[in-house]
Amino acid sequence: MADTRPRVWVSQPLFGDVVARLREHFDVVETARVGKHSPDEIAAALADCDGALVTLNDPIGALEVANAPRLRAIANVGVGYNNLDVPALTAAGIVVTNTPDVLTETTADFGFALMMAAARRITEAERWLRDGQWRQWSFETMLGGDVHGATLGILGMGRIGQGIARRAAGFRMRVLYHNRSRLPADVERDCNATYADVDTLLAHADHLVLVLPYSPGVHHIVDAAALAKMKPTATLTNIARGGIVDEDALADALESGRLAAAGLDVYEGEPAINPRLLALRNVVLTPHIASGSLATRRAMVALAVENLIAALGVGPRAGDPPTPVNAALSPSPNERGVGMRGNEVETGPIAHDTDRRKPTASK
Ligand code: 8YV
Repeated sequence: MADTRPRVWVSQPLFGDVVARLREHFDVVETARVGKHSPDEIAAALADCDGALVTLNDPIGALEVANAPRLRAIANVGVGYNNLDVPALTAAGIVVTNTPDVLTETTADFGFALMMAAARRITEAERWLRDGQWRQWSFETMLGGDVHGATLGILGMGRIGQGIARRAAGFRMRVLYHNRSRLPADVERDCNATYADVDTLLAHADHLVLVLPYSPGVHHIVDAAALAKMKPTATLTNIARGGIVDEDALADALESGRLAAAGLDVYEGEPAINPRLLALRNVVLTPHIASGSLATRRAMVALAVENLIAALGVGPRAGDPPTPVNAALSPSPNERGVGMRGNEVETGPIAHDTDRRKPTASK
């Protein structure tokens, strides 16, 4: 008898014991190697599949699904889903889901740590020590900027941005934020955060942290002009997406002393790193690991698995994936799903004072 079980593709090796749940319902095609697939490889993998579990290594749009008539759902392991062309996938009738919430606190921890490492020159000092350059204790060795009592600027005040703001209270920081939509007063109070326009944020932040989702509207929004508005003593931390920052402009600012330091977890061409950044001592560079605690990465895969099972119409939440992005395509059995009830972020340009376009929403 022919096997009629739906078939799903798991694009990267992802905790086998967590992914195993998929086998209760589907034939699972697992990929053994970590890495980016070419558009042709993705198209070939999707061609005879009903669903897919993918990561930011897998860009998928109209082309990749053109010959995948059975494909009904793509579960992204990650809160950001700029690897997916959601309008094209929605037009093709494919449910898209992501993994918000489960990574919020872990990612906020890391954003705060990266900001502190940049401000207090932690990795730079360690490299210097390991290089055998510490020959004499000196009062003026590796002087950095303070974090406690400083002004923290947060660009993108979604769940992760709010988590960072709450951490800042322990350091008695003043928190300014900018977001596409201003937060309700009670949330602002809870985060002890004050709304500001982008130019005010740039001018006043001692430490600026980027936590906004990537969309073409925010490409290189932190460019030479934006960096020129920052204090020369300030730090910039990016845990969002590389394309938000013009890396050459950032290298110029860090080389010339226009900016004190930076902490980067994401890069425009990752895993390739701009060689100018690699050559700089005043930038902390990490390999896109902000959500990378073992427990959180497992929770992200578990949520993506749950989403895929539900989106393909089986399991206890059949037809009602917990965190849909294009929710109009995944109405719950009780008719909850009218219109967009998912967590798709609004995207669009940030409003500079001189630019009255709409600001962006957050990660
Ligand atoms: C993920 C991330 O590890 O969730 C995101 O948006 O950037 C990371 O936390 C990554 O997306 C895995 O696909």
